[in-house]
Amino acid sequence: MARLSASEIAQYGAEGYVIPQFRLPADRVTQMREALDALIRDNPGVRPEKLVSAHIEGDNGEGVRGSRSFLDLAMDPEIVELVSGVIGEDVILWGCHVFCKPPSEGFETPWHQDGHYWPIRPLANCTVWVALEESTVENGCLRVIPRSHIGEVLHPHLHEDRTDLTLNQRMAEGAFDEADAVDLELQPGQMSLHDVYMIHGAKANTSTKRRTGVALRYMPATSVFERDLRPSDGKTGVAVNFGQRPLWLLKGVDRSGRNDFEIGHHRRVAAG
Ligand SMILES: O=C(O)CCC(=O)C(=O)O
Repeated sequence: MARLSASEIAQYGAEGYVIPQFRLPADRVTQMREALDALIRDNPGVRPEKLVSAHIEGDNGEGVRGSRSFLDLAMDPEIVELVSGVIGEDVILWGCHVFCKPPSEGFETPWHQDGHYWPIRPLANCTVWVALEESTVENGCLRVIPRSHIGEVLHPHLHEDRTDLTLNQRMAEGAFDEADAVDLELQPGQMSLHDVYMIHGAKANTSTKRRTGVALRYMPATSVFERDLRPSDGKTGVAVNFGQRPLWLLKGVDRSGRNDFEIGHHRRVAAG
């Protein structure tokens, strides 16, 4: 079973991110790339950077026709075990966003903190960003500001009306120095883990190579997915429906005792 090593856990704690030794086998990557191509075919009207809740099969109520393959990836016991190394024994899957940036015109992801967008209280989350293709400086890999998670501060974000962004809220100037950015270059099947407070973003893809990351979102079950709290809803550039978003308890127990694991699941079954 994949586990983060002690030094990987220490790096995540100190820097806010880690690229573990563990990676998906090549055949799994091939299978996921086929699932990605099918997802894109099934969603001709959706920008491939905005494939939100791709793990919710069929019409997901958030404008996307999702696929079981992404749920299977999010439930992969090896990945859940990695996550457990940094958020503890009680793990809830609540999100999956496919950020696929086509060659030459892939959207920029502005500098942001995920915590600004999400209704999790106390705010806590680990994102696993799985590379399905090579992700490099050339095609707009994920970039992070190491140690920006320390102190758990959410900095002000500004709304931007541009149509060529994956998300429409950008961190206000002055909270960090872009010169400190680290490029997380990954080979297919490699992944990075990052904390909910960490400042990150990605440049536009102007290269000839597609760049795809599947962002899997996990919260500790000590926190609550507050469905009525919809921070910045309607302005983020990605249509979400947190009120009906299904949760899956993948490990341990719901320590908060307040998370609802029924909502959203019946609708999915009914939708077939
Ligand atoms: O892949 C990207 O461009 C952005 C990913 C991101 O912001 C995230 O996973 O939180």
